[in-house]
Amino acid sequence: MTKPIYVLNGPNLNLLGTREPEIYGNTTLADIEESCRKEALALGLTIVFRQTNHEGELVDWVQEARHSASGLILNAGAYTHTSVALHDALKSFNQPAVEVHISNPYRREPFRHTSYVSPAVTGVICGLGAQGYVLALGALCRLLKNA
Ligand code: CA2
Repeated sequence: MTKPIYVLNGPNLNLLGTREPEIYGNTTLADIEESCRKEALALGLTIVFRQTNHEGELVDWVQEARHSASGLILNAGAYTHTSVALHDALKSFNQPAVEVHISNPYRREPFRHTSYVSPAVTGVICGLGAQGYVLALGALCRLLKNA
């Protein structure tokens, strides 16, 4: 059996659907997990879906994914714009990885215009709402088939 896709979520994403619907919509993280599970089933993939508010835990999970995952989807939340540690961990992940953002950070405050994640991943999906996660699963499926 092929290894799962890790879908990792960073700080405050557990609050999705409770505040700022004009930016992030009404979808909760549980809804996103359900959509990912359905899409993974349709694509013949399995997923590990997690969220943490702690930078070190996110780094630990990326390190774990090196030997336990076939691909990675990462919404690092605000750590996207600050974390050299996450950048370094991603650099040693040798499978396809997609950075996802629900909003389009480039239409927002200047401090969101820098990503420490982007230079260390295969591709980026942003600004398409929660469906970005499902699109990322489709993209990873194609990348893994063509590998
Ligand atoms: O658009 C995204 O997915 C972000 O990664 C979300 C992060 C933000 O720091 C990034 O710049 C872009 C924030 C996630 C916090 O989400 C909340 C949702 C509802 C209420 C409060 C926070």
